[in-house]
Amino acid sequence: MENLNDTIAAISTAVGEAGIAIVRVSGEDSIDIIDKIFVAKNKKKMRDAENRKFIYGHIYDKDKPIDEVLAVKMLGPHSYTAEDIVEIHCHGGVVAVKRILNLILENGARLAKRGEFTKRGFLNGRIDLTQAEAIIDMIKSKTDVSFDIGLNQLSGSLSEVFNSMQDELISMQALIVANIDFPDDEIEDATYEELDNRYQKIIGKIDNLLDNSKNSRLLRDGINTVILGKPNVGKSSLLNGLLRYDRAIVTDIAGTTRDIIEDYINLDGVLLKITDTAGIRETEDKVEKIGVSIAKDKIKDADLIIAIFDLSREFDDDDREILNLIKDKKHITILNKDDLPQEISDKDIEKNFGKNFLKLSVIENKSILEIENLIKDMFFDGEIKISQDAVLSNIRHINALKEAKKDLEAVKRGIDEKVFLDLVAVDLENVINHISEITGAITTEDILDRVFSEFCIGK
Ligand SMILES: Nc1nc2c(ncn2[C@@H]2O[C@H](COP(=O)(O)OP(=O)(O)OP(=O)(O)O)[C@@H](O)[C@H]2O)c(=O)[nH]1
Ligand SMILES: [Mg+2]
Repeated sequence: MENLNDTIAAISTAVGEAGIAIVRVSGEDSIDIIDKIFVAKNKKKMRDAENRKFIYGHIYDKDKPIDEVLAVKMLGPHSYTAEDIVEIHCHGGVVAVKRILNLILENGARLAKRGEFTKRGFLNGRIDLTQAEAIIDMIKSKTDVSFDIGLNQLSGSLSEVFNSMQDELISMQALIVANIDFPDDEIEDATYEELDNRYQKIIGKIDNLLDNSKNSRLLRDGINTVILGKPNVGKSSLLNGLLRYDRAIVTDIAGTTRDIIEDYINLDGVLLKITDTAGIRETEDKVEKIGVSIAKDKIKDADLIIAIFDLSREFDDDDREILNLIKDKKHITILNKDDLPQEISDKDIEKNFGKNFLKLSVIENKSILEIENLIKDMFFDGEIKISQDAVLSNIRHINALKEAKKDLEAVKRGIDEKVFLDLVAVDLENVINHISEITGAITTEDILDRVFSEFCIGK
């Protein structure tokens, strides 16, 4: 683990042409370091400057002015990291920030790791882990909906849910401890009954959170959509239609797309990550073969498959393979090229696709709208609304809560079978630990590494 006593610094804005850029310094020595390189117009030292007030001045490398800047100090514990922070707002672009950052590093700070500012905010108790994760979610979000989920979580909505769940679990534990030494049957019966009541309340809340989490995760991360079909059925044409511009090459040569092509569309605020793939068929072509194998690989992580078939050609073994690949996945079946004479017999359609398909031409705009509406119906009953309640959208939280649920079910079995209370207590302890993992009340270096390595440097 990196040293928490170091003073750390990093560029907090994206490096590139821009109006301004910000270098952030946090830790015990941050004010002293800035006082070595910053000269305020009013000559006042940063140490003596007013808290949270911008000061105009220049950064100097020895006698040489480096940039004209605004500097502000934010004294801990009321800062992002809960430590003393100084921010230098300098000119944008690459040169000024790098010069200033280097000077700060030469004067005793160390370069911050990814997410280290936020990690300090967490380790110093200013925010919990779900709030830290909300910050990275907001930075990475590509749609309003996912941003709002992050904002809601940052306000502590999830923390509240899990803290109150934790309180209830701890009161169950207290009840057990209070009765563990009383072998009296009557007291025991009452205890088991009371434990069961409390169990019911908690399991109800957990189930509710998990039930809603599937949609919430999609709202947060987007719907991972893969377009699949044999060559030349119109996969890339569909991708281009959904994107409203010609992203992929479309030709009448089978095997045009060889690599995967990924892009995003914003569907009423929900992100659709679309992957166009190489047409799947038996092939001896070395490059195409790799493309086909990557396409098949994409299936397992997909939330949705759009499988395309060509009405203007006969149904064949390659189509059969597609049907086989998607049979266990959530999918939409498209029978494409409805504008051309139909070669698949109605009997074949009925036999292979039943009644669940869209018959259309992806080259027509109205078909694209039809597909989009179907996706909205499938995932959000046609209406995408974001709940103001706490929602569980992060896969780490979902997995930890599922583990908690397993152990809580063990608690329930113990209650039903009236096993010794100290055995029930062991399972209950595990439930509590899983919930603590979510909020970060209990954490391991491994969990922290995973969470904060997602961050960018400077946050
Ligand atoms: N008439 C008609 N032609 C279409 C339609 N959709 C696609 N096409 C044509 O079908 C051919 C193949 O389209 P692509 O989008 O490249 O097909 P693909 O599935 O990506 O093909 P590969 O990349 O080779 O696997 C092109 O000539 C398209 O113009 C449609 O709805 N109607
Ligand atoms: Mg293609």
